[in-house]
Amino acid sequence: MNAPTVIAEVRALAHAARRVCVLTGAGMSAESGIPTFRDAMTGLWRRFDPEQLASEAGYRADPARVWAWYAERRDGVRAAVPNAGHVAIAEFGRRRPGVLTVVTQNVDDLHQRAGWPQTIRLHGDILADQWLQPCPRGRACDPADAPPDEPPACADCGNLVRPAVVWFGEMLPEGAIDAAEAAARGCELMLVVGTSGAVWPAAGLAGRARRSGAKVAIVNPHPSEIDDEAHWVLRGTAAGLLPRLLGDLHRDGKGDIGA
Ligand code: BV8
Repeated sequence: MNAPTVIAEVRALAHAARRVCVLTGAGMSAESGIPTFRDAMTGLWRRFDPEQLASEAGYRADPARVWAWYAERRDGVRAAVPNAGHVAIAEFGRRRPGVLTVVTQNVDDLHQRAGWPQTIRLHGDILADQWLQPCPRGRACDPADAPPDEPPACADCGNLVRPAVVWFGEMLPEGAIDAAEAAARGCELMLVVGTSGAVWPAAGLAGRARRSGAKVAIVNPHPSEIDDEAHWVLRGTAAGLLPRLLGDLHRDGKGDIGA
């Protein structure tokens, strides 16, 4: 159980800081019904390693199987709704213009649907498609025009459609990682929510913030690989703790957050 004083300290800093960076991982969307990345390997997928499926080699080895995995996850994302944690982040950002940067490892669109469209997406967008390789004929075809199949392929050159996510072994979008690192260096408080801290380079952002002088608070019901980078570790969930940490001080009267 978190001491009320710890929650009060982090809450006070969040509301006093001129720059706040929130870094989220799959646990941010768990209470919206989207399994965390490593929990996603349940049911049909339990015998597969996500790092194998979420890779170009894995896709080339069995395009139909990986495409089916993403199709199932896409259905889950479309059926999910932002939880109280997503809403608390977006409302905090709207109340304090110019203060908040949200960086996510998640490939769902729940931060955006909660009202924070400027979310920095390190690992891409599971609901978007791209080509597996540049067109051998140099054409700029649209993946959406590929005939429906599992996976769809270009009717002209056979190029496969793939999800527009960053697979293991692939570089992160330069703009996204540069913006995320700038936010980590420039913030006074970094809130790290729902990540195991297992995946790099995202896992390095908390340490970068701390070394740049920021205070770091982790929100996670379980230990993570980056707990040592935090000044505070709050054992709790995104939907449970973020409204208490980021909720409107004025709406709660004297900012009382209860026990
Ligand atoms: C790269 C898109 C250059 C696909 C994903 C340095 C050291 C070691 C390895 C490497 C390194 N640098 C690069 C690597 C290799 C690799 C890597 O990090 N491997 C690790 C696993 C050892 N990284 C890469 O390949 C990256 N590319 O660096 O390119 C390069 C390449 C090779 C070698 C050197 C350099 C690309 C990484 C991007 C991979 N793509 N997603 C898809 O989704 O299908 S990552 C995937 O994992 C998801 O995006 C997910 O978000 C992300 C991270 O996992 P988490 O978000 O933390 O999720 P997880 O399930 O692990 O944990 C959930 C947490 O939530 C838990 O802690 C749980 O307790 C908590 N939780 C649960 N419920 C709640 C909660 N918290 C709050 N509230 C709750 N209710």
